[in-house]
Amino acid sequence: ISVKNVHRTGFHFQPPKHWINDPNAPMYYNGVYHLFYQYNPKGSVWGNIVWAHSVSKDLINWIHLEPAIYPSKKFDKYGAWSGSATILPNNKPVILYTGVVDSHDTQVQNYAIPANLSDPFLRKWVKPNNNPLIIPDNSINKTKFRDPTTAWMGVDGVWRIVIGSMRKHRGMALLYRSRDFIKWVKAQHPLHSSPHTGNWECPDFFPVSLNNTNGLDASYRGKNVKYVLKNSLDVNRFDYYTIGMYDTRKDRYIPDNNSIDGCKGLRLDYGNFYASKSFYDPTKNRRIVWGWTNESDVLPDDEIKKGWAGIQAIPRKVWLDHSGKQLIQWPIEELETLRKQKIQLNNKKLSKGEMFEVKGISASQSDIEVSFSFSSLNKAEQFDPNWADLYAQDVCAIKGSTIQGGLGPFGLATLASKNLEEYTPVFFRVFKAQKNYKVLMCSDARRSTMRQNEAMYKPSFAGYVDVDLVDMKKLSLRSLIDNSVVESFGAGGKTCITSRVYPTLAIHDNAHLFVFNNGSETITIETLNAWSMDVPKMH
Ligand code: DQQ
Repeated sequence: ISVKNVHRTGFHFQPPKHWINDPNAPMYYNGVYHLFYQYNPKGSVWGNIVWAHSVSKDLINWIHLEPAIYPSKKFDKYGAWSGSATILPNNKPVILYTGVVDSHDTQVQNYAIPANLSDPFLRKWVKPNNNPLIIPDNSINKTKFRDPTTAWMGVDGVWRIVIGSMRKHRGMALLYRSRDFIKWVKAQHPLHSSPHTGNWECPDFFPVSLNNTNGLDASYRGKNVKYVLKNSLDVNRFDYYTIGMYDTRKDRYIPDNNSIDGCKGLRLDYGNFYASKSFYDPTKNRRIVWGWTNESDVLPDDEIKKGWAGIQAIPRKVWLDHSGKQLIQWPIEELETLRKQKIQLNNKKLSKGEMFEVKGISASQSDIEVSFSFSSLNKAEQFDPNWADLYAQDVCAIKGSTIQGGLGPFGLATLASKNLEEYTPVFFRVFKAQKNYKVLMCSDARRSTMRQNEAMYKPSFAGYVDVDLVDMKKLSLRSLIDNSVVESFGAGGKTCITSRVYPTLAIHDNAHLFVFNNGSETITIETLNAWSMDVPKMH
């Protein structure tokens, strides 16, 4: 296997070659799912950005088409950057995207429409001559003015969008209104903004139901909903969101008191996942979020050797947790059609220091669901009050998977070499804090590869899981393993972590999967279901 392919993913979305970044304008239209994405048609580093275009009937098997939007006009000559789709009431899709108009990165907002609505794949898109639709006024930083959202319509029949921006390090979601989708007027106030959060890229604003896991269209108006504002923070390249209410009279979004903006807030994913965008899928009544998962082998040289860089994470259904405090994300059900050989284990006890291998499936390309239980919380380690200000990732770096604990660390050692020279553990560690228990979930890439290179990015990604273990002494974990990605969902999708890793030994048939417990409390594997995953069509 050539270096080009050794870390290529099997069931994650990837074009045959070259660089990809943000997912753009995902939509469902007349029986077809569309995914556009930022793409360099000339190489495997960022640059020459166009909107690549792929279509699918099931979000799993894809057909790659010609780029839909590429720089060609005065209003996008220096780049066709991220944007979104809106399906207008007459069933006509329209894309809003950011055009870069000069070499200083001055940004404007443009639109594109399908050239031929009777083409089921909507291959050709045209950029009408009345572009650009929106140019930044003098109050706006012209180089921080991008990534328009899907539009939503208010009860007044007026369309609204937000555009990511920043003023004096205050991140903002600038609000624009239009009656006809052509003439857009900036609202006096942003929909929302927050100091010291830096530039907001790729904002996403959508309603979520308080009653069930169904998705809602962006323009949904009704009771029993909350709203989500997601921003991609340029400062550390993670996707953060808040949950709140939308005051439609003032046209402002107000995050709930316990939902905070910025780096201390909730993340869609505590690992490598950025510039995400969601859309409403009317056929299955759900909202789906797509996110970009960048490479971590950081040296441009690596990408050039590989000839490709970047994947999209598995599309996730997203809804509001019944607590109303956070989102839940879960891989779309269609992914399960790729499940092949299965193995199952029940009621297996793991005492302190025990580890066993899960055999009989492909450990380099698999889907694993496991539920752990334990009989008591007594052995949970003390949570050091000094850690309260640290990020979960730093706590994971201190405690890791090998330092013996009380209740945990227990979990999966994924993409492991036979003798554990390399592995990426995904695990839980439970702490007793002053008032409650804190459940740490880690996806620790620090031992993921033998490759020695200072520039390798091997973070101990981690997040806390908001579960009540007093009521239910159980924790579940699902991991999607795909050669160079480990995408994990803790407690049914409360905490998600995606790691990109580049093993040198644990590749293809030489990869192994283990379950381990390095805590003193015995853990029971109630059930473990694991499947080898098939490779979908992607050409
Ligand atoms: N990527 C795009 C921008 C966006 C950034 C350019 C986020 O529109 O802000 O490729 O990754």
